Amino acid sequence: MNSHTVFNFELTELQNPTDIYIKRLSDLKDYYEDVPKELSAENPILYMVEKFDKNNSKGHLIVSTTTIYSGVVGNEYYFTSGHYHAEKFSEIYFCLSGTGLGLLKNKDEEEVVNFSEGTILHIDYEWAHRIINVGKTPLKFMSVYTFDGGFNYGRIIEEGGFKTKILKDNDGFSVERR
Ligand code: S6P
Ligand code: ZN
Repeated sequence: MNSHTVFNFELTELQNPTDIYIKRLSDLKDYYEDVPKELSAENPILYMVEKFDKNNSKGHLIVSTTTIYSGVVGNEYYFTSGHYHAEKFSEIYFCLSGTGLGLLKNKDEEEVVNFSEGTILHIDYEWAHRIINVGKTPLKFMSVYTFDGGFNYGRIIEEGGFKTKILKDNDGFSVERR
């Protein structure tokens, strides 16, 4: 029976995911400022999402984990696409391992917050959200969100994308605003 227990903290694994998908560089190439040709040919996996979406219908909560691998595209650390929710429903992110940042955007306003192992991030429904792995190990987080919230990826693009760039800087990172 897998209706109720969905996560094992010792293994930091979602139990019996109903869906698993990966995102490669080719899926996100338009989000990066500079995509080196060699890396483009290699087309690395940037992140993997595992979902427990038992009912896939109104009123239900979805639990998922996202694992962002460690690496850079040009000078930019690997990140998730980022999205607004289509409807007014918020979300919780819980960082399980790794070192990263959360980038939040509400129209022209953008905020960067620390998002590393142990951080719980409450994402208000008005804010688009992207996670960036700035560490040397995979960054893994759990998200809990409503089916009803839906996704809106297009609005970030319509607004000209995230203006904040998280760049590799020696062993750390720098935050630049375009
Ligand atoms: C869903 C939630 C996450 C992301 C996942 C991948 O509301 O925020 O499960 O879907 O981290 O990110 P993205 O931006 O590619 O959907
Ligand atoms: Zn979301």
